[in-house]
Amino acid sequence: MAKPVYVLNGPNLNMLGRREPAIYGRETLDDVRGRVQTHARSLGLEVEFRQSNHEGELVTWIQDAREAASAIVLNAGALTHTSIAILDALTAAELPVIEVHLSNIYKRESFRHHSYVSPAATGVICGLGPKGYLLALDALADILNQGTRATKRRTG
Ligand code: CA2
Repeated sequence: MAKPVYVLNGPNLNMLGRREPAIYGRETLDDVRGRVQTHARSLGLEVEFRQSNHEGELVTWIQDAREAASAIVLNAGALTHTSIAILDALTAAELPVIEVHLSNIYKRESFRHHSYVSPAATGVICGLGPKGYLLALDALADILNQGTRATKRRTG
């Protein structure tokens, strides 16, 4: 059985669709979860979709991912700009990681321009709203498929 892709969401993303629609749009996190699950199914991927307002809980989930997941999609919310703990956990996980942001963080305040997640990310997607999560899954489907093909070539 293939391991799921962990799709992890950080602080305040549970507020999606309820406040600041001009920046984050009108879809709720449950709407995004639904779109992610449907798209993952079409790609033959399993997903485990979670949100937490707590840095430590996200770190624990990233630690668990090392064994339990095939890859990580991460929107760490504001922790993107502050959390060395999340960077360390991602680095230790040694998995493909796609960093996603709904908004274009480079068009916003300068404190959002730096990401502690990016050095541990395989790729970064921002500014495309919830579609960013779907594109992250597309990228991971390719990356994981390449890995599977390489393993098959080695083992026959
Ligand atoms: O654009 C993104 O996805 C962010 O990761 C969202 C974070 C922000 O701190 C990052 O700089 C960029 C904030 C998530 C809060 O989401 C809300 C949604 C609706 C209402 C209030 C907050």
